[in-house]
Amino acid sequence: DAKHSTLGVTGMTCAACSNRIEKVLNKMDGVEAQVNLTTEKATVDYDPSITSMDEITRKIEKIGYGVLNEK
Ligand code: 9UX
Repeated sequence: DAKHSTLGVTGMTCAACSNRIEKVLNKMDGVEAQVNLTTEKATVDYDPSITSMDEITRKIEKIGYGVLNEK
């Protein structure tokens, strides 16, 4: 079943940052994400049997941003 999660994302300073994260996340299998620069949050719908929240978090960190309040 799909799960929904909201993450805090740190380190974004312009709209290209949020667009970049959104694009990278949406390329992951089973993941649909919106990233909001102003609120510094990402809303993520994902299928945990395909891609885990851990992988999503690591992907964001790998491209240079931070993740907070994962739930
Ligand atoms: Mo904007 Mo984000 O120039 O890494 S793309 S700061």
